[in-house]
Amino acid sequence: MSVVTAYIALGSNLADPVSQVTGAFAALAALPDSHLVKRSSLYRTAPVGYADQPDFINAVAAIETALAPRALLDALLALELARGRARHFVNAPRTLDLDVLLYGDQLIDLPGLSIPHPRMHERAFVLAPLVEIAPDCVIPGRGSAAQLLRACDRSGICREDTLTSEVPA
Ligand code: PH2
Ligand code: MG
Ligand code: MG
Repeated sequence: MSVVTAYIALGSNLADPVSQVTGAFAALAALPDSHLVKRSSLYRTAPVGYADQPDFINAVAAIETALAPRALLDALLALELARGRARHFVNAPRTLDLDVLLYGDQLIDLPGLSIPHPRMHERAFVLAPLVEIAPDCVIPGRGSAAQLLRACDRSGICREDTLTSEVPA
């Protein structure tokens, strides 16, 4: 069984976002054939895309997993559904969004699953927590995550150090 390091983006802006994201770290730690190796701080971020909604809590997790990309995606979608995720319109507010950012250094293009995540390289709310836990990360086809972050507008991004101390061990 081959094991890869995958990076997952976590986001929430409904129904107590801090608990949603801290709970999601625990759920990722419990995924089958996987373990959680790193988790970023929590970041409070201004909404991107559709502005008329509450601020988000965003974070990134690194897992080592033997799940195939599609099985990993299905497991994440099941976790979103269990948290009451509804899809009313694109970029709508959500209880929990779990996106596969990277799956090893693989480029994957399947229906409903593009890895690297197609917009990650231009989103400070993804790159800031990613660079925190993986400073040397290279996004296949895009380049250094740290360099891409420097090119982003980071004005709406605030690291919530005090909140991360509430993350259960
Ligand atoms: N997710 C989106 C669209 N816009 N903005 C922020 N700040 N955080 C998100 O997680 C987010 C977003 C689509 O998934
Ligand atoms: Mg998303
Ligand atoms: Mg998503």
